[in-house]
Amino acid sequence: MDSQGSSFDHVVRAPEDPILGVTVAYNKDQSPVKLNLGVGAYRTEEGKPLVLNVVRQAEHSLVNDKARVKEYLPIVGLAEFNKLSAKLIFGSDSSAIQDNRVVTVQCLSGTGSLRVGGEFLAKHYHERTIYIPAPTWGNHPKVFTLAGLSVKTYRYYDPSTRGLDFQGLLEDLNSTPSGAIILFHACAHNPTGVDPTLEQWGQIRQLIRSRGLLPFFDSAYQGFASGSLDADAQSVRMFASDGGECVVAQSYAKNMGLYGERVGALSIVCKTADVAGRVESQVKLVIRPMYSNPPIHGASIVAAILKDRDLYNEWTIELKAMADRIISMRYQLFEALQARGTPGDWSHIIKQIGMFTFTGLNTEQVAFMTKEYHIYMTSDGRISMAGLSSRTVPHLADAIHAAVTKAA
Ligand code: KET
Repeated sequence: MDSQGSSFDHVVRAPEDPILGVTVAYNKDQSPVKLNLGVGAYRTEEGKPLVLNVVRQAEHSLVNDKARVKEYLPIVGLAEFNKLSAKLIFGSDSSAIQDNRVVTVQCLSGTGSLRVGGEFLAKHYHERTIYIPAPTWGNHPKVFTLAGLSVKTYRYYDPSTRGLDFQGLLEDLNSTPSGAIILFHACAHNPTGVDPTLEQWGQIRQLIRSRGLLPFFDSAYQGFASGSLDADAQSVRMFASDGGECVVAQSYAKNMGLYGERVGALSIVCKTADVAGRVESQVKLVIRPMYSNPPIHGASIVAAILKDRDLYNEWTIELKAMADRIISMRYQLFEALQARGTPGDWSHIIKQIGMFTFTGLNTEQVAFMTKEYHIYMTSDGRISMAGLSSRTVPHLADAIHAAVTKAA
């Protein structure tokens, strides 16, 4: 043993991540009835992770293509992937794409896209404050703070109605400094499952444009909210088609089930093609010292699916099936609570959109459900509906019922 001790003796143990740490705790539990409803990751009715059929097909042809090599990609990633990703989010008829004023770069899934976008803005945009909704995905404040932005919140969710605090949102966006960056969830807001209606999006757009604010969309669930890729991109398309500027982070983790492949894209819609070219040159300077260039495999899978009409169509069917299964879990859970006569109004379970239900259960109730029922979820009462199945709904309903009646 070195008498000097460790150079790292002063290092204190950090807490586990509030979302990914739930899986760590779940993995340690030996109970046969344990259920992980923490991380937003799709599971089949059998409770198994799902590799989409189209992904298997695309991988198969990639592996068999002897012309494929493992050279470095350019700093901005796979060109074909970038083009197709922009088309997917902005629409095949997007005027912004036709005008060549969209820069799209391949990044490390949604998180990496948010981080690269954040760092680019911190370096080159005049207003360094980003407003994020309250509440939001737990990683947002950390990603943007480390990117060099200062993070503030705007009102979004009203616990008393379990709906959107639209008035509060408008008031808060109205009183931000002019030019501030505003983060939106493109659809399927995490953790609340509450999205603005299209009409509300229209009003938000007007306010954003009239005040010269910069919208930054996090699109992690395109296709997962409604089952339709186009419907879920409407908010983004509204902003991208009005001639103004916006930033979009896309993830293929959920909608193609490519979680661990880390595939995503950052797009910056600029006023002109000339600006877009200069912006791209600076985004490259953000990426190169961070991870040099992105990995090739996942982006090749996505490109293979997006460019082939048959694979693309099959993907939309598989995606819709995942979205539909989640929606059906909402009804099953709601009915199971009704059947048990669980006190309270649980209709938000069927009203909320996307992968999660924001149950309204408090930290103690969540801790109780974990301890007594081996159900793992984030302490804010969010459950991943995608982790549930017909087989496990009764167990969850029993746990919620017990948690609610015990506390009453
Ligand atoms: N944005 C949102 C809103 C989001 O929910 C996630 C992931 C991401 C971005 C990043 O995903 P990526 O895998 O980097 O493409 N959310 C789930 C997983 C996680 O926390 O990492 C979750 O909330 O459970």
